[in-house]
Amino acid sequence: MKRRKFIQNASLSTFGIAVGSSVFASGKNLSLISEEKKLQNSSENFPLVIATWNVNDSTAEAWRVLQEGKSSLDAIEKGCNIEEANAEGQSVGIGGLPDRDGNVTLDACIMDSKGNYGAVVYLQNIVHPISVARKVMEDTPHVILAGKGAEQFAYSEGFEKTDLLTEASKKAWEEWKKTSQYKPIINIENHDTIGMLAIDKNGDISGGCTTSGLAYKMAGRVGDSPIIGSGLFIDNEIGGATATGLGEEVLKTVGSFLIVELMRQGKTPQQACEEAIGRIIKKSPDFKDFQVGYIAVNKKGETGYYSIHDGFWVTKYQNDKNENIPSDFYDKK
Ligand code: SD4
Repeated sequence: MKRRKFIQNASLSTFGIAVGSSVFASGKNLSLISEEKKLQNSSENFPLVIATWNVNDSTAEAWRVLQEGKSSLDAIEKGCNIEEANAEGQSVGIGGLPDRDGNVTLDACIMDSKGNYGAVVYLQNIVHPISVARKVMEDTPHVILAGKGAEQFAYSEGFEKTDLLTEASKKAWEEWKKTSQYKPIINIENHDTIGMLAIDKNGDISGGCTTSGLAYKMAGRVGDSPIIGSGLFIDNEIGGATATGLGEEVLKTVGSFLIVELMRQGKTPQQACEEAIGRIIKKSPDFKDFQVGYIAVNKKGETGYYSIHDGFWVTKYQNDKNENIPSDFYDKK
């Protein structure tokens, strides 16, 4: 009841600002009714969770948290924690493929509906970087902690030291060392790196992104995933976006911020994702050699996803359905 009243009030005041007081003199006109209807419909679209790749267990956990009436921020953290703890996933948390020197280094960030943001980069020995990122956001005056400092901070917050290099990932690294050839392989380099967006029952949007980054990267390399505006961006008035794929290309076009700004200008999430991929293609003649995928959601709970190449999937949990969906893509050959 309360929420509906709030929506009605918001609708009235937004409309009042847009058209001036004459609308109130003429009573409830048609535009006002349709504006109200749009807002009512939008609340049928959430709660909602959408994530990069096929990560049903993660979206199911986020959905469960949302069903308890908790915030989209809680849903993001708990949902991402599932994939971070999955030792079989070789692109996030424990089991992530290491850098060239055999060290597993993790990047993660989280952003809430109030515009707060926290991140860790080049973090080692901690299974849940997204939870450390949340602590950075909530318990420090900073937004990003890196390397040893981030690790020390994690210990001070009670996180345990864990060896993240599993036997399987060590074997893969040893195999790689035989040739030591570095070339990002489309859709193979990393596939459960999670970018996740959620809208809770109140309509508030949060997002997170967590990864071990590109396999066999140079020591010290940080990708797009923990960088605000590139791997993730949320503006609770408009929507959110997150990225996967070759981080260097996402960083150069500040992809997630771009998508949110395009939605602000009136584009749908789908149109905005397609335009952001278009920017990369225009700037990078090598686009045939790498993959980038984006997902986005707007305030109404509409979603979009798009990638350069075939093979990008998203997982969406909405209206009680947890679905894997293949993304449309640019390079149709
Ligand atoms: C990175 N964007 O570190 C990440 C990797 C990734 O699917 O998302 N791969 O560049």
